[in-house]
Amino acid sequence: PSTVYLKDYRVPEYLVDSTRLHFELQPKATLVKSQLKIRRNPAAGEGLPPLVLDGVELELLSVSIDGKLVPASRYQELPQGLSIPVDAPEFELEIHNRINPEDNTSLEGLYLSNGMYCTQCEAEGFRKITYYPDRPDVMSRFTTTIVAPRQYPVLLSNGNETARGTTEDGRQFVTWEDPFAKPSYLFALVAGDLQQVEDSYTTASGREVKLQIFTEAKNIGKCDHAMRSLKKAMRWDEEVYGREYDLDIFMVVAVDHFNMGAMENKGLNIFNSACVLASPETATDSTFQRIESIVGHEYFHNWSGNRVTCRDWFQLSLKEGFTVFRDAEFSADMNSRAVKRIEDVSMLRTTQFAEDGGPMAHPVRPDSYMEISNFYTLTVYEKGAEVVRMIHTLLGAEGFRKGSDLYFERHDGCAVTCEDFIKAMEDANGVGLTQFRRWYSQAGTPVLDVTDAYDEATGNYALTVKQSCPPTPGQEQKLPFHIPLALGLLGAEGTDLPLDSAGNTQVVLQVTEQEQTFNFTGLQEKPLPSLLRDFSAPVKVRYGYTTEQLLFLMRNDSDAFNRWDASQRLAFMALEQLQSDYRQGKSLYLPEALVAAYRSVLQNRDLDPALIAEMLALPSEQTLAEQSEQIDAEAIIVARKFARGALAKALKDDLLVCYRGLHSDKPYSPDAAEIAARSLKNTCLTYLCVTEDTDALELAQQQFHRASNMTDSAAALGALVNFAEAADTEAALAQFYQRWRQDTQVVELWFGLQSTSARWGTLEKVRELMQHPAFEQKNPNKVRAVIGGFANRNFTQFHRADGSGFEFVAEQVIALDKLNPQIAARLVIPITRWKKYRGELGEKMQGALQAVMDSGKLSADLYEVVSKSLA
Ligand code: B3K
Ligand code: ZN
Repeated sequence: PSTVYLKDYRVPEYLVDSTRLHFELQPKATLVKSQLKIRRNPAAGEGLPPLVLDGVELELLSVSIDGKLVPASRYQELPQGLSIPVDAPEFELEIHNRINPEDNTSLEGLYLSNGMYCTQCEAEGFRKITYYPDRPDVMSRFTTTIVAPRQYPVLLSNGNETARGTTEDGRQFVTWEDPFAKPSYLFALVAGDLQQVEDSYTTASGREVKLQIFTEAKNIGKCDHAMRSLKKAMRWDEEVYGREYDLDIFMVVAVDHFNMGAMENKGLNIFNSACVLASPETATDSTFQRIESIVGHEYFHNWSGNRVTCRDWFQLSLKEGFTVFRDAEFSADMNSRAVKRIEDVSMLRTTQFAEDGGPMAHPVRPDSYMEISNFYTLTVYEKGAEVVRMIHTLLGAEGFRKGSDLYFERHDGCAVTCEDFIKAMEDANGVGLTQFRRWYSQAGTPVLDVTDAYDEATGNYALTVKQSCPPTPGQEQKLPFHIPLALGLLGAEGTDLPLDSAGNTQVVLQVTEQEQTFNFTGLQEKPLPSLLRDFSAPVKVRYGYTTEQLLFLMRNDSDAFNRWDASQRLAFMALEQLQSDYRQGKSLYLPEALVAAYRSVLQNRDLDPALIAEMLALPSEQTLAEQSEQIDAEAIIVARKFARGALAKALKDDLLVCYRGLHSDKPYSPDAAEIAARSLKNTCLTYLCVTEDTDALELAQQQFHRASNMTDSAAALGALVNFAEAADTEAALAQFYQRWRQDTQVVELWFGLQSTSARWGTLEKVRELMQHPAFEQKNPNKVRAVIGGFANRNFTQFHRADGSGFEFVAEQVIALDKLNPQIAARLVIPITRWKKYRGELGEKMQGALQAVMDSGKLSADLYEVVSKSLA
């Protein structure tokens, strides 16, 4: 596969003013007719070069220009497209081709999922439907007619329905017209035997919008939460960004076979069933929250992505980073802000930091790619969102809103760049963000080394910040970043000290140089710094906190995020010590101070229970691995297991009191307070079961049998799967499956609980699960639940010393690549970080990766990830 470079960007040679599509659906031979009004792009220069269209795996039937058939000798079929000679600056092109949705297992282009037709075009899937200039800077008005046999009563596409009827041969058709010009990646088509839930929404300016969610009949009772979330998102975007919806209808479709979470096609969002369907009996709290955030995310794309789109795919973070920031703020406004921030940051630190320190590290705006699908990454999405958040921090909420208003107004209907976004922010606020732009072009996670000195005589407190950033592939040296460092200073009483004459207790320092000293004057005592409040920048902060200081911050910091962060630093220090003791063959013990700290958190009645749950959670093995210079998997596993066990034992009585106090029989509601209570309660239950005491496991059994909602049921089952005797685990799993076997989403959860269990999810079990009748290799959700769960969330079993976990993943990746390259290229990631592992384990991992490389011809997707990781 060849590499595409940002520096090679050229404007399109030809524009498409209108696109008329006509589909005659058939599983193995769908006929596509496309009529394009094409015009030479005046910005592209002189002359009339051949028209080059993208096309992949298409059967070309005919080409006509202005109604006249073009003989096959005149045009040229390319390996991935079609080149047609042009002799007028404007013309109408008509192409007929055939495609095979039934055999399309890549889930890109037009495919079948449980007998329903659906599409996925972003980034480059439209070229698997018909020949087209398949690039986001070609925007066109689409009209789509779908013809299908009667067993597909629902026929959908973008925009408004303008006609429907029956053909002479008794098939039915529907025509859709989208009044907004859009790039091909936002095209969508759905055809199936679907039911719908309907509602309506009145916009701020008084327009009525019809809202519809389509699913298979059996899931019709699981749409309410998504519908509520959609209406909340529509209101929120009006209030916070002044953005109204622009069509008269907004449709959502749930699909079982889907490569990612959802897709923002104009007026017709397509969702992975797992990210839209929920009921209290079948979905956990985290699923409810995930649905709210993804429904919001896709809806927000209507402005940040669709009305203003990307010029090219290097600009992906323009829409994704911004939209993730928008959905995160939406979720924060709907739920607990601090808890949302903690969840996002812990995910970023574990997974995005690992990506930024690994072989696929790339800037938020990459410079090159082989396969763009590989760049829908944590860096482009989550770090991209952090970059937008920093702009928000630097400009303030009002300044940011001025900037976003200008951005939407200036670029409405256009395909633009990350540069245009920053420029709008600058122009609206009269500020310069020149150095800040490096966040878009430099990869790697910056490190801040902070030291301080207090001068008693003068009352001066000097804080020195040194920044650095490790080298990443292709970027040996980095220039200093512009880092907003939010901080407060705590006095001995635990309150925030005033930092200026106005009495402000928090400042945002502008860190712009390699080394800088910031002075605070007039302090009566040496303060304790609370650094990087609310995680004001995606960086690592090193400061020599003592255990006492961290305990103090845990109790007193006015910034909830930093209270949690102090608990994590504390746990991390203890776990580091345990790892090192283990390596030296010393006996392990957990410092009493840590136990006392956890106890006081657990007993604290003033804290949000969800925050307590977050503070009680030890950093995951993956987090510990990311933070290690060299990963010693065995030491990590032993240390964490020991710490968890010691805490569980020491806190047993407190955990029990807390658990009992939170147990309630109220009917389920997914609101923040109740989610918080369940989260803490189930954290307590899990800790209690760690001891494997019979009374604790009995509690889990009781909760499992009595639970009236899936959150409690799944938590109890999870505890059993991790800590109960094999016979009890087996019985509970069988019972659960019997009860829920008809429910796809619950079966996926059931798979996941097993594949991620340190105890139950052995490689043998995972292989067994793959033989289960409900497992389906062609369904990404099932693959993610079973194989992905094992590789990404079962640190213990995956890292088995004999390397069998790595070999297994390699073998699955090779098989999956033949069916679905995007999924294969994701699944391989856990075995790409071999360089960070100590000793033999690293070699075994490398060997497994090499086996993938040597297995024969790889897809471009998989080849890119594997070759870059072996280099
Ligand atoms: N924009 C889509 C992602 C498409 C991924 C294509 N491989 C979903 C989203 O970010 O909203
Ligand atoms: Zn998105």
